[in-house]
Amino acid sequence: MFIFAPTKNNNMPYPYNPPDYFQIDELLSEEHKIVRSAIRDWVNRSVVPVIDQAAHEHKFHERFIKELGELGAFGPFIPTEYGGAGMDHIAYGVIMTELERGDSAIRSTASVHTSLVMYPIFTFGSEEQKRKYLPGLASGDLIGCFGLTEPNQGSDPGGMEAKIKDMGGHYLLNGAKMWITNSSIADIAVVWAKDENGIVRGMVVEKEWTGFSAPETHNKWSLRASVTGELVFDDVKVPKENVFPEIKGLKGPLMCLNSARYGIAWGAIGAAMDCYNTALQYSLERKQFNKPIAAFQLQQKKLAEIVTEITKAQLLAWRLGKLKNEGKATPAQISMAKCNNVEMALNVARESRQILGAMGITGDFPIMRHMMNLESVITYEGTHDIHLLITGSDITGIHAFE
Ligand code: TGC
Ligand code: FAD
Repeated sequence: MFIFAPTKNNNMPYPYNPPDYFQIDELLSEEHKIVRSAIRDWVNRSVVPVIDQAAHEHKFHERFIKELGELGAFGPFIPTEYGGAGMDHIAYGVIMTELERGDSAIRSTASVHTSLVMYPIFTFGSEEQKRKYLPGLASGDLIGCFGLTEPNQGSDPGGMEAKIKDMGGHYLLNGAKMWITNSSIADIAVVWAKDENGIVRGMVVEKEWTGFSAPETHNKWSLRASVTGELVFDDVKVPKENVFPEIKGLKGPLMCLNSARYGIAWGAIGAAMDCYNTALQYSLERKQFNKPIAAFQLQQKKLAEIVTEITKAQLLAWRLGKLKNEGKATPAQISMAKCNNVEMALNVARESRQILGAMGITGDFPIMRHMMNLESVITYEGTHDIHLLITGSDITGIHAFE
């Protein structure tokens, strides 16, 4: 039983018992459940005991990378011949939910690695590029990052200023990327830059190459257990064989975002479930006016609304997963799910935090950390506003970005 005094910062006060109000388990295969159980055990064992301290110290535990590789959390939908697990998109979603229950930083690492690095190499890369990079990325021997955002271009990546110039035998890459997850720990970066004709091209850049640096960004109040930084390219020689041969234009990076946004739609549910689980158990134990606070109607309203919103988000994610497995999920559907589920998780974190009163602001419980993380999650991979505009454009046929 949890004692209401400051506890050590390195453990969860309550066992994790996520809600399944609409028996969504029945919609999952045995394989999905096995994967979920393996990732949940790992999060309990390896992440939960250290994550609060890591967030306090602004520290990413690099051992997570190898462990995630061993678990099969990198590239679960990439075919086994390239080192992936050959599973479906619902398995990928389930993994993201479990990881984000631990911390959005862990899910970020895995989703960037899978959707923004392995996916483009698998989808757009030459056979040589796939063989060279994918097995190492899958095992966690290599870590990757994805450079699209720039100091002057966030929501509008079409205005990117990074450039490549054809020098005959190689390209010369110049420019800078900003807010890049995994930047300073990455061995390779998937980078998007315009050629001399203004066409967006994608390429794999290796960290050892002369002129490439990746300084870390400090002083974040969100995703403190994740590495974020810049990518700076000063006359970097990129061999022609490192440029993706076929894909040209902004749709290349945007296709990668579809995969990552899909994962986030599932991931955010994990953060919300952790907050709900904590708030429910706390409200049953904490007494005021001689009753558990769960006995008060206002607290029950909060809890009932939270579990309803989580359930709706689960159903949205599951249906999206089915569509994705069938190759029918549209970018606009993915935007709607990312937008809804992240906003849902942020609201759940805020309401859950209130249920804990003052205890909710401490690191003895995971809620405040999730809440601060979700402020990044609602901004990256397209802001909440941009996703609403994508839905708006889809339903009206009028593009309101410009
Ligand atoms: P627009 O003219 O609409 O489109 C340009 C071309 O792209 C095609 N397209 C897509 N293709 C695939 N998937 C999508 N989702 C697509 N959206 C558009 C489109 O058909 C067109 O193709 P074509 O052949 O006609 O040329 O482009 P736009 O410049 O008007 O911008 C559209 C907009 C605003 C939706 C887009 O640029 C956008 O999504 N902005 C948000 C930027 C963003 O999400 N950045 C994320 C950076 S990565 C990141 O945040 C990682 S966080 C990592 C972590 O988890 O830690
Ligand atoms: P801006 O584009 O400057 O937007 C500012 C505000 O204006 C927002 O509220 C936005 O919604 C609003 N706005 C913009 N345009 C419009 C419009 N047309 N209509 C209405 N409102 C508008 N990027 C990567 O490439 N790789 C990464 O790995 C990566 N990791 C990240 C990790 C973290 C922790 C964070 C915080 C960001 C990361 N990003 C990454 C960058 C992220 O994708 C951008 O922050 C995001 O796309 C928004 O861009 P911006 O921050 O420049 O905001």
